[in-house]
Amino acid sequence: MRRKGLWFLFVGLMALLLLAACQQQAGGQEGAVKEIVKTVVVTVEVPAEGAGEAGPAVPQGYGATLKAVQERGYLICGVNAKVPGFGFLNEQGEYQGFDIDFCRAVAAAIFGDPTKVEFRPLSAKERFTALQTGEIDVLIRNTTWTLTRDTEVGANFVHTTFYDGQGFIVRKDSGIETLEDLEGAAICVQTGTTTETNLRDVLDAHGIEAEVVVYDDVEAGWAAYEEGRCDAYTTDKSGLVARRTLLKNPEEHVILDVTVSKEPLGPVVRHGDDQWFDIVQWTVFATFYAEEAGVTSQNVDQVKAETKNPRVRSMLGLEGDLGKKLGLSNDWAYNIIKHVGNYEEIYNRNLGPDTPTYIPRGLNKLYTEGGLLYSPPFK
Ligand SMILES: N[C@@H](CCC(=O)N[C@@H](CS)C(=O)NCC(=O)O)C(=O)O
Repeated sequence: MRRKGLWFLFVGLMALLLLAACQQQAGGQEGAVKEIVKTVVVTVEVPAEGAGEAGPAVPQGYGATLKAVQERGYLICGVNAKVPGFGFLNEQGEYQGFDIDFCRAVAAAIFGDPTKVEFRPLSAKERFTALQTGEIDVLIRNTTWTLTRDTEVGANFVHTTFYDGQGFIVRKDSGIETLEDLEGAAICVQTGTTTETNLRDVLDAHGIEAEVVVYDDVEAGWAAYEEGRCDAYTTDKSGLVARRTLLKNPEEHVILDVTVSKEPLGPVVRHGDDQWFDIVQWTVFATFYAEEAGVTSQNVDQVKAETKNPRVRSMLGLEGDLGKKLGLSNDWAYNIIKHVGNYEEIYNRNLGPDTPTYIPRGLNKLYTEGGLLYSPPFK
């Protein structure tokens, strides 16, 4: 904390010095001064605490994250608390959702116990700082994989768990049916997201003049839409399906049959610890391959007793030492499947036909069924 305070003091002083210098140079031109001060703040935000010597709190280097998690005795997973079906804190105070189950799967892989996880709710804006500063071990929060996030933001995306795309929701009686119908409309969007930049790109590309109304807080944005201050709300289609369930009269709203971007969503780790990347990555692959091989939470014990399939045997730790190569016990994947389930089970529990947040699997089918989910071999 003291270090943090000193750091902010230093940054503040630097900003003041720059401000004074600029005022002299620019003869007090307000615009120029503001611009330079803004640049200073943005630049200073980037070096995560702990990058370099200043932050021993952030586990750095191969194996450091697993060691820290094991010593702590539980995983800290950065999640969404406000998107039903993906990451949601329900009325009973329990976290639920597709992303939440992947947090549990990582906990099961490490501890053999899916409950050894603390969920840290994060807004879109907060999420990457939480990862950089070591506040969380992994971010599993409807987060889109992009080149900028992979590089400048210091994030490493493991395999995508949910292929999504950006869409729009409008009131049924608005008469809006196509992208072009958004001409002159007010469109609500949340800041700190890929959604915000996509929206501007799409409007520009189609020559559509619309008012973009940006909200920091997801609740404020949806309230504005519901109260009619915006004609449309835009975000990932998964988010639209999820949040529609929270509207007063969901049936009065329709998601347009338009997808304006690619939003591959998946778990994210910090740069710098390849072992940790592998653990999260292969946790995801274990859920894919278990589905492909027909191994479920219900039959995994029977499969374990009977299977002769060499790939399934090595995944379940009956042969070889794949778990040990990850720094885990050899039954790591068995524990994921037994306690959380395979991909299909996770999907159907949260987004399947029997849920209020039903989303047809589409691209999120196995490659054997025309989708994009493909696990490399467990060998
Ligand atoms: N996938 C996009 C959008 C993710 C996103 O944050 N979506 C909003 C729209 S529903 C959300 O989850 N908000 C909830 C919150 O900030 O608590 C991204 O990675 O930037």
